[in-house]
Amino acid sequence: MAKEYTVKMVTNLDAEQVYYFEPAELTIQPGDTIKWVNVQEDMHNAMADAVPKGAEFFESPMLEEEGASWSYTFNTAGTYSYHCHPHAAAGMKGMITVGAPSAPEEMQGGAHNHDHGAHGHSNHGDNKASASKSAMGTGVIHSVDLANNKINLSHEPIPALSWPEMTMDLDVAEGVDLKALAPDEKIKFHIELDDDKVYRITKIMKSNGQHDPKQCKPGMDCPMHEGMKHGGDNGDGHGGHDH
Ligand SMILES: [Cu+2]
Repeated sequence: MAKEYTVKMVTNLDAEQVYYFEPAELTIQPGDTIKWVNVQEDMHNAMADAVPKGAEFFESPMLEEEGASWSYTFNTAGTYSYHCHPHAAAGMKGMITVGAPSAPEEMQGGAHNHDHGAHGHSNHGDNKASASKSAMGTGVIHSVDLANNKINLSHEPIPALSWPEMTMDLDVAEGVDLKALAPDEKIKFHIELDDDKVYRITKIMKSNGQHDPKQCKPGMDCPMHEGMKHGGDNGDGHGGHDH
């Protein structure tokens, strides 16, 4: 008899780990279903990073409202690791074991479709929680929410954060001028993990046209050049910084 299990997607501002799945690890049987439930008004999803060979990489839509849920039935036995896209670097990860765990060689993914993210790092104790806390990205704006300092955009993969390509809302730091931005605009942006473990865009550059020399005098804070340094510590942050 197939069962349904619930995994809560939690934002708890009082906890040491603010964003987490509860339970983070679960063992079920083939044919059982996991229902992820967003337990408060916040933005979470669940997407696989490694799955047994032959299984599909599940990916929920972004759940933004309290009580929103998404269910997935696991038919292939083995180990599934997954994370929440907006909170991957904040450590929001989970693991589902279906039947019996998979041996590493029976798995697919890990670094996988997230571009060249975690694979090369697994040998030296790195993981996504300690991945870069800032990165450059490029994307296309869909809407600008001036009142709440958010933009909705489709961004290209951000290897330094192990983020795949995705359409999502992103918070924008105070002081970043959003008034000049319009839907369908292509931008480059600089994103940082804030102390409250929320990613915020800290700089936005329009990416149509060339590098504006007025914005880049020697000794000045040049967002484009600054971007070139990101990821230098792990050597994989350069994808897409075609300057
Ligand atoms: Cu989350």
